[in-house]
Amino acid sequence: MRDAVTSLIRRYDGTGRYLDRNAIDSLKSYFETGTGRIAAAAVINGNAAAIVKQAGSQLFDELPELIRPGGNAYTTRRYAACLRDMDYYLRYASYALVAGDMNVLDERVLQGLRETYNSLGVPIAPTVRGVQIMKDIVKDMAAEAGVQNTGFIDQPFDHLTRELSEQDL
Ligand SMILES: CCC1=C(C)/C(=C/C2=NC(=C\c3[nH]c(/C=C4\NC(=O)[C@H](C)[C@H]4CC)c(C)c3CCC(=O)O)/C(CCC(=O)O)=C2C)NC1=O
Repeated sequence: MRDAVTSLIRRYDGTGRYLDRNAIDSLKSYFETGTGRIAAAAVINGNAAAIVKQAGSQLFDELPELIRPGGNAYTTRRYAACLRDMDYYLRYASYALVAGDMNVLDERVLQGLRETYNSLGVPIAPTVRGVQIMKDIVKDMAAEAGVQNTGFIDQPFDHLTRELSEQDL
């Protein structure tokens, strides 16, 4: 698992370079967004259950066929599995926000996930929609909590979206 600083050092050490202008700029931007990252993680931590619940009901409002007979989230067991997955995405997104690096998502969440989803018939597009709904909720809550520039919050949610959506070769 890596964060913005260890990733950068690993890259520079790999080629035996001192931290140059680019490195300093990216470190600066990581530390400048530090307070916001922590505030966003606090917002997620304090509202996780509500965020998942709200995102779930919005998702099922938009795509009611998911919870009808034949839908992948139909039956209480699968409905619960779906919300649990959303909770995983949210929790790991909060880690990635603090780390300023997406490596934790690659290692702990995304590895093998598409294969699992494909084999269970879990539809990717609605999952991605659920992730994006959570992103919007978190950004609104962070803004309300006084986070100035919430753009950095996109990163983990968009990373999950991008990696999940990637077509099989
Ligand atoms: C921390 C990393 C991690 C992730 C990400 C994870 C995902 C994950 N989701 C699963 C199932 C599932 N995931 C869903 C999710 C959905 N179905 C829908 O229609 C919706 C679009 C969507 C919710 C948004 C459902 C319904 C199942 C159960 C499918 C089944 O058993 O038939 C399974 C299969 C095993 C199980 O049921 O627990 C895994 C491994 N597990 C992990 O350990």
